[in-house]
Amino acid sequence: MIKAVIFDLDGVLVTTDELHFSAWKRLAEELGITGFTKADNARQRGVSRMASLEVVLEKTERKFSDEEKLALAEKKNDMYVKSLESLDKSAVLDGVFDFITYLRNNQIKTAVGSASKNTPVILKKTNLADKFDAVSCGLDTQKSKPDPEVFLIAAKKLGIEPSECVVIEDSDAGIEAAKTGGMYAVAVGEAEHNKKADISVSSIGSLNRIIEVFGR
Ligand code: B16
Ligand code: MG
Repeated sequence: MIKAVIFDLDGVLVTTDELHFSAWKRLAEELGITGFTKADNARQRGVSRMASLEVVLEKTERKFSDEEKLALAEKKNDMYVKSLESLDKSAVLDGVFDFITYLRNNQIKTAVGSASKNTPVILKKTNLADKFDAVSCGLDTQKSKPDPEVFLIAAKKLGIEPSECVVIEDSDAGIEAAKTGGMYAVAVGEAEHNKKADISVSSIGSLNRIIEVFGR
């Protein structure tokens, strides 16, 4: 039975996952790392900025102090935030607006559950800011996915039990977080083949039977 749907942001609601990849790739190149690939980027999906940096630094022998790591993460974030300047609602993935309308018409609550500290600005620029009943993001949390904290905070803000929430995720870390938190998990896009998810779909556009799947 479902009463709420919690959406991951990057790669589920919007295409910002591509912008994260470009910014990390540029940082890697500045550090002399030439082989930073989409496969490396896949391991950054859903995890925190500092954990994402470690994925980049694994590819070099160089050692960095904690201060230097913070400076590198800030540098990447500056590049990423700059690339968000031109973001608008065309970055919203196919089927998202219609799916949110469908959920609202069926009295199912909606929330965002994202590791990103840039969530508020992204929601605003893409016209998504007023579409959700609650937002939980990297600004609210102490632990990052696969810890379930970000989704448990979303459920709490909604006033809905975790067992009545469905999480939609494009990352393995996010699917694991949803299941550890006692929620249903729907894998989309890059996470489509994740075996821990309750169901998998190629895009949100194919989710319009979600109520029939999970019941209410
Ligand atoms: P920021 P999500 C995650 O967002 C991204 O997938 C991940 O690659 C990124 O490192 C993380 O946000 C933190 O983002 O640097 O903007 O705070 O997929 O959980 O919506
Ligand atoms: Mg994501």
